[in-house]
Parts: sequence; C-alpha cells; structure tokens
Amino acid sequence: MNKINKVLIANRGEIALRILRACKELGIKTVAVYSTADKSLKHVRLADEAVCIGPHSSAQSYLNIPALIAAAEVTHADAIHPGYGFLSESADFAQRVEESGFIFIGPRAENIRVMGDKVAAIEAMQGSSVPCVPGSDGGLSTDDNKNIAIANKIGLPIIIKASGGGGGRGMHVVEKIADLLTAIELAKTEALSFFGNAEVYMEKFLTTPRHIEIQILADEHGNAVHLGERDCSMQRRHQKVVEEAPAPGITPELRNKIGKVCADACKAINYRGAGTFEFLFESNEFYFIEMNTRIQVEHPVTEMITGIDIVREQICIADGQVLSFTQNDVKIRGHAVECRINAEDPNNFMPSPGKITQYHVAGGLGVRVDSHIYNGYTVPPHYDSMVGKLITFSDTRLGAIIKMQNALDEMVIDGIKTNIPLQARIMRDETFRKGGMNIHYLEKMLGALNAI
Ligand code: MV4
Repeated sequence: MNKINKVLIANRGEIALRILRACKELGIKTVAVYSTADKSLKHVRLADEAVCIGPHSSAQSYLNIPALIAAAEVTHADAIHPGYGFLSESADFAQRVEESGFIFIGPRAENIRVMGDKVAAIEAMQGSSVPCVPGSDGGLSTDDNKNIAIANKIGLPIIIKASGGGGGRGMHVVEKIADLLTAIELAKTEALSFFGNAEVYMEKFLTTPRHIEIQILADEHGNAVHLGERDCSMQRRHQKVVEEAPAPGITPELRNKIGKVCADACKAINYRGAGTFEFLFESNEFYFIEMNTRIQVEHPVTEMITGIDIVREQICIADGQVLSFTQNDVKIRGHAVECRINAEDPNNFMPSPGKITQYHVAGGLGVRVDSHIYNGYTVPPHYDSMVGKLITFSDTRLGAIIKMQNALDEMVIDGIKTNIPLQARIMRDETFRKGGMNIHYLEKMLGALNAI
C-alpha cells in the first residue's frame, strides 16, 4: 500500500465484516465504529480498534458525519470505507472526508453528485453512447402542451420519475394522456417533499423488463474494466431477493458489447472506484436507468465468476494504484447464485429481530456465507433485516441452484424467523429454474402462493 495503512469502516453488519476481511488480507489495520446497539457485532470484536459513535438511531450514529470524522481523527485512520446504504452515496460525506484529509474509498464526490441526480446521470450517459430509455431527455418544464407532445412522441404508457429519486420511490405510470398532467403535478409535489427536488422526467414505461446490471472497476489513471453482468430480477417491492451471475441468455458478444460501453463511459466521466450500471433489459435490448456509485450487496456473485475480490480492488484503487489486470484478463467462468437471508417472517415479511439461539452454517465446495451472525447474537430491531447472504458457485446454473437448495436446507437459524423457507421455495420454482424471469415474477409467484 502507498497511502492506506489504516481503514475506518463506516458501516455495520455483514458488509463491515466483508471490508474487515479484505483489509486484513492486505495487511491494513482496521477501525470499527458502532452504535450502542451494535457493541456485540462480530467485526467490532475482530477490528484492531473500535469506537462507539452514538446511540442506536442511525441518524445519530452511522449517518453522523462529524462523529465518523472525529473517530477517524482520534484513531489516525488514513481512509474511510462507507460500505453500502448509510452514507455510501452521499456526495457531501465523500467531500467532507476528503476535505478532512482522509481518503474516501469510493468515487470522487463529483461523480457521486452527478449519479445522484438521475436527469444529470442520463445526460452523462447519453454523452457516451450508453443506451437509455426513450424519454424526455431532461427535466420536464411547466409547459403542459410540450409535456403532452413528449408523451405522445414516446408513446404510452410512460413513467414519471423524480430526478432526486431512485430505487423505486416516487414513480408514476401514466396509461392515457388524460391522466398525464395531474400525474406530473403529483409527481412534482411528491418529489419536492421526498427528495427536496421537484424535478421530474419522463420515460417510456417498459412493462416486462429484467433487471440486469454491469459491474465496473476504474482506477484514477484512466483504466476501466467491466466484470460482466448480474441478473437481479427476482425482487419484491424494490428489495432484491435472489441475484445471479452471469444473467441467463446473455451471450458473450452481448456482454462484451454492453460491458465495453460501460467501461468507456467510466473513462469519459473520469470515474474512479467500483460502480454498477443498472439496466432494464427487454426484447434483447439494454436500457440504462441509474448508476450506483457504491459496492453492492450482490457483489459476491460477480466475485465468484471472475475470481476478482471487488472490495480489495476498491481499496487498491483508493490507494492510488494502477488496476493490476486488463479487460483481457477478466475471464467469466461458471455460475453463482446469491440468496439474501433476512430476519423476517417468510409469510408476511415483517421484521423478526431477536436472539439467535441456534446457528448451524452451511458449507462445502462452492458454498460461501457472508454473514456477521453467530450463536447467541441478538439481531437489533433498529436496522435493515438482512443478516447475511448465502452464495453458491458451480460450473453450471443448475449446479449452483442445487447447491443453494442443499445449503438452505443445511442452514439452521433458530430464535428468529428468517426467509430461508421462501428462498428454498424459489430454488425449487420451475420458472426460476428456467431462468430469465422479469421483475414482476416474484410478486406474481407470491400472490399465487397466497391464493392457495
Ligand atoms: C422503470 C420501469 C419500467 N420502465 N423505468 C424501479 C426502481 C428504479 N431503479 C427504476 N424502476 C423501474 N423503472 C421504465 N422506463 C420499471 C421499474 C421497476 C423496477 C426496476 C428494476 C427492478 C425492479 C423494479 C420493480 C418495479 C418497477
């Protein structure tokens, strides 16, 4: 390492442990930060140092920028890794970290700011030939006739999205022109109150797309590579449930074509770090919707099929190093599936925090468990209900699914409810086994199950 000898991990749970493991392998010292509800987290025990940064409420702990920077100062950390969620996509946080003299393990604040503004993100992509959804090409004006003309030109149905939104909040589908103007007004009012930004834009509404995303890595010396795609279509209420790589039916030619477009776009916008281009995929075409400027929950499936440690690469990039491999060195092999394990009731999806009284972990060749839980650990009620991820890898997609089925059956987590029974049902589902289902499939499957 050139500059990074100690990393402060500004997160909790499985991703904090994941980052700690990468640091240890690189010989980097670690600082854990934790809220009063998280004193017993596994990574807090394993870190070289640990600092309590506030009470259980996220706003006063994991989102508390002055507390995080103070913790980095007193422990003499060189760099801060934000993980996912919390402050990971806050341009202000990235900027304040760097202004305080620390390295932000992530993109430049400017890149985060542009991608956080969905209209600006789409504009940036159109500047570098990333295929986008036909749309308004910018924010909507107050000119009613112009907005009607845009909708007619795109063709109905259309969707109105908030520029400050993302992740599915504040969207409105319009089926007929008579509903357009009231929908725009409602969308603007919501956008202002949810995101503090009234700007909205219009896109053609794709009715049955898949959600396919491209992982990229870029260094600060102008090198960028893609690590192929992930299929994240198996979701419920914008929460991904199962992810896999590669995406069924994507040929090497299609992968290389869209991957190169994404890597080239990174170079064009001077992007640095790990990132994900989110696409809707319908009728064999990719349509860019958003870019994520963080490490993602589902990064392990890409690691399994490429053999590349994405968190290690994030740290090396932040250290100022040149990417140690080129696009030609990236070889995709086999198939990986990830099941998110949530502390929730598998029937009604209500969170189920509490003490884990029995924990038996799955194992074997091609079985990976990224989780911070242990026997006797109490899942606190204050945070996300995800308690870990089960990842399987095999030569074939069916092989990875069978391994997952067995791993889920082996796993015992007592004392709390988990979604393991739901995941086991998905692994046995005929449509999932065929692959290539669209983003609406899981909700339909659950509806059908409830009807029985
Ligand atoms: C869309 C769409 C259909 N057409 N845009 C939802 C989350 C946000 N990232 C974008 N989203 C969508 N945008 C157009 N033009 C459908 C969705 C969508 C969705 C996208 C990805 C994964 C799950 C989804 C669930 C419902 C709707």
